Amino acid sequence: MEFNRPLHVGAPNIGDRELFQAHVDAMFDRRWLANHGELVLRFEEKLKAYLGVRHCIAMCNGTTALEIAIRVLELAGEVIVPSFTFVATAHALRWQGIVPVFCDVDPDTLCLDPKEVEKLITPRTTGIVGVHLFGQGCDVEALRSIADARGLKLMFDAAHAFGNTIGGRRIGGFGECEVFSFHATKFFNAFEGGAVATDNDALAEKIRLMQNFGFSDWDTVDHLGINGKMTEVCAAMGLANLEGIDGFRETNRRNRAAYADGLKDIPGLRLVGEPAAPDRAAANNQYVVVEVGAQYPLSRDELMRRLHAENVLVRRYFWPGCHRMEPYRTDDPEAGKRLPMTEAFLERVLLFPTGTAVSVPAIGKIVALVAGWGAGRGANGL
Ligand code: T4K
Repeated sequence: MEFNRPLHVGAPNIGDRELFQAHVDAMFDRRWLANHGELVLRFEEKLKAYLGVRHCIAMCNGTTALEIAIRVLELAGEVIVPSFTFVATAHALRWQGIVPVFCDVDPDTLCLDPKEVEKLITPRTTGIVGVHLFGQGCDVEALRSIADARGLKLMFDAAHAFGNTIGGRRIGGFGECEVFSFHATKFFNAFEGGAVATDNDALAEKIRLMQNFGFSDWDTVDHLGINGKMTEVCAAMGLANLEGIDGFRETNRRNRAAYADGLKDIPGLRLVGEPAAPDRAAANNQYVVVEVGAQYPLSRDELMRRLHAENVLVRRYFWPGCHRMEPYRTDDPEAGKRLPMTEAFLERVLLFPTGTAVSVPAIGKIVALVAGWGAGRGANGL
């Protein structure tokens, strides 16, 4: 085995521990642990400034943030969404009795293909949920034009895209709102957490009501609501990690360059997604996505098995695709027929470990293994 400890996709980036501890000590001194405490309010202010939006509401996790955003936008009936995403995107709709209508992706962006979106609009369609998959930006302008022309709401699942830009503009302000996840596995984490970002004042007010049981003051409930609040300890982690974010970005950029360099001469392998300038500079490179083509002598799954045997825990995100998971497989068994790009990518992509837990020499060893197998050599390079 090449590595004596597992190298995970999604190993957390952890910022300044002393800063985190200081926030937590102050939190204990204040005896204020949840419910819009000082740390959450500070975190929201910092997020707002960072993303350049009018409102950013911190949440307990990205899934609840999606559910609340979907409900506040009054989506109903059918909503168009990619199948090539983490299942939470689809579940957030279906959990509320909405039918997620799976749409194929554009091979360049791996995000919703606007031409395919148009084909799926019916009288029951109320909205479009785009996903900035693996941090790549959706074609926000084309989706906006379709939504406006057809009277649909547009929102984005930006769980992979914190800090990234589209056309030089920071993700967070597109569509009616955008939803982030700050789960431990994300480029920027708050242990668990999420946020809804929006420039719409009325929407923000409703989201705040709904995330706190509909309370508008101590005794008044003005709206149906749920508990979507972020805790103080999560905000402490978020605040500490926000200070380290430039370092995380630089590490990921360096790691991606090491993978790019190591993989470039291996026939059949392609590093997916290199946004053009100026978006390249901002990219969080949270995921290193490799497409395994027919020219590579091993199948994607055989390559995965061999890497796992070396303790490199690559992932097939998001195989087998939402449309092949329950309850969607039973709801619409034929969905795969209209998702050729999605199905092709789901069979070919493999995600490699990156982040601050992975060093450039470790990446050098990983790509040496992959190159060796590509040249027909065994696991020991012979
Ligand atoms: N939308 C999209 C597009 C998303 O990708 C996600 C979440 C959401 C919405 C929903 O946001 P949240 O409600 O989660 O905030 C993981 C994460 O749990 C999930 O947050 C994330 N996407 C998804 C892409 O990855 P799993 O099922 O793959 O988790 P698991 O337990 O297999 O862990 C992933 C990897 O991370 C493993 O290799 C182990 C490693 N890991 C994990 C944790 C928690 C660590 O090394 N350390 C850790 O502390 O979903």
